[in-house]
Amino acid sequence: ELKAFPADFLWGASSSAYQVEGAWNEDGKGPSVIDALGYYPPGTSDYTVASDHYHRFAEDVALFAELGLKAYRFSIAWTRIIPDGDGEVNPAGVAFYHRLIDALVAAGITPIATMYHFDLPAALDAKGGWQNRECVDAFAKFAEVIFGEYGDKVKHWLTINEQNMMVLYGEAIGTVKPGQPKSALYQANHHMMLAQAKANLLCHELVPDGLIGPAPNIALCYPETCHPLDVLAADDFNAIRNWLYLDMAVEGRYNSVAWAYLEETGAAPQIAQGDLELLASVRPDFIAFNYYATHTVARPRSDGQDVATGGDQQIAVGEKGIYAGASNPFLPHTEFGWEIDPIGFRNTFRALWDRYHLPLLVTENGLGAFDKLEDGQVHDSYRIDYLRDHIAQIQLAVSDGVDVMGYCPWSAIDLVSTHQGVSKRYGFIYVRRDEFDLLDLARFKKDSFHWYAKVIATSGAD
Ligand code: BGP
Repeated sequence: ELKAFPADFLWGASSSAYQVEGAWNEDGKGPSVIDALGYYPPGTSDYTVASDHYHRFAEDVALFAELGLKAYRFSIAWTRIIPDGDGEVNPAGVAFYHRLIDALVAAGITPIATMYHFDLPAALDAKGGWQNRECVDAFAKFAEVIFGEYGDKVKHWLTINEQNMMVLYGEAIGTVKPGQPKSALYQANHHMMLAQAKANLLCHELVPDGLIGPAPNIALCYPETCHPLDVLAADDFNAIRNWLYLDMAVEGRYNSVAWAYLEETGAAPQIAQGDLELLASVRPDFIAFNYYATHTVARPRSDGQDVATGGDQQIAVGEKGIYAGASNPFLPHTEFGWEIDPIGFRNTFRALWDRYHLPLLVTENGLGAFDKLEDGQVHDSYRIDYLRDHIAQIQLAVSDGVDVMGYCPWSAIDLVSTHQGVSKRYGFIYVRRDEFDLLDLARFKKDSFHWYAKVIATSGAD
């Protein structure tokens, strides 16, 4: 029997600081690894102006209120708060997020803050970034500052956005320099786990009623066939891509399949005394996750062609000799080649709920497409179809008994994609600019805006 969405369901939408704010060097903000990229990859926009949300946040929040959002998931730029990552606090940067959060609260929108979404301070990167253990304490210091400043108004906190994507596809996203050995990536990963654990403890100490959770990208992995070796390959990839991060975040342990893989590939991190105790001493209050599609994998191919082509985080799946990327013949693709799998969304909810028994919050899901503005309108029926199909599967997951806290599709407003510029859009609100021509940055409500407003108003019945 179909159950209704909970009355307090957080119908929301998402963004991240560097993709939406612009004002990359204003009011004392320091440079991040993203700012250092420039036009990356060449031929796509940079992030200096993005959607100019830094200057237009009041107008944007008014539109979010009109959309009826119950929650808005955004990220706090570390480099606005502490420009060099671990030095002085920048009061002007602190003030910006007070203004944003106050505007949200005044509009009755629950703020959900990501502490770190890809934009590591460049000054920390110059010292080795996450490979340097000192980054852990820098993050803890940043955490103390933001919990102290905003903890009376922000009760929902996300630690690190898509840590798994930074480890697996950091080059494509631009967070990792090309050519890093795998051991360095997993050492960085270990330090991020420690940083997350410290943030968790600090949140529970400093934020009364605060809730905190990790925010990986979770994509359930299917076997290409029912051959037991393909099933094994899918199990391996699930352990490496998904469970490694959540087993650590929830249970404070490296799962044995992932650990065996790390040892086998020479990537096992150095673990200092006390690390495992720290990791095991925390428990998140919920699991946030980003979902775009499932993956399909197979046992390694005899011709060694195990890695699917392209540098994209949703496409370049596979690792030579371990598992091979495969395409799923049952799934359609977006204009950017990402598979579309609403039923896989339900499968993913069930897998997460069965494994961890923690409330689940969707912090990203959405369709990247080439939108067209015509007479002030954007007819994005394709986006409506995508979102409607996924929301239907959330309701089925709720009916399966899964505890779902909310749904924050990507993205609230158009912003700059991680590596495909502004031509690839996700928002409910269109921002008038081109890849290299900023035009007037005016805002327009897409058809999906009006549709989602109805979904929220009727709690899931559009
Ligand atoms: C996730 C990121 C986001 C976002 C989204 C869409 O990986 O958390 O920052 O951009 O995917 O990806 P893309 O911009 O590459 O289309």
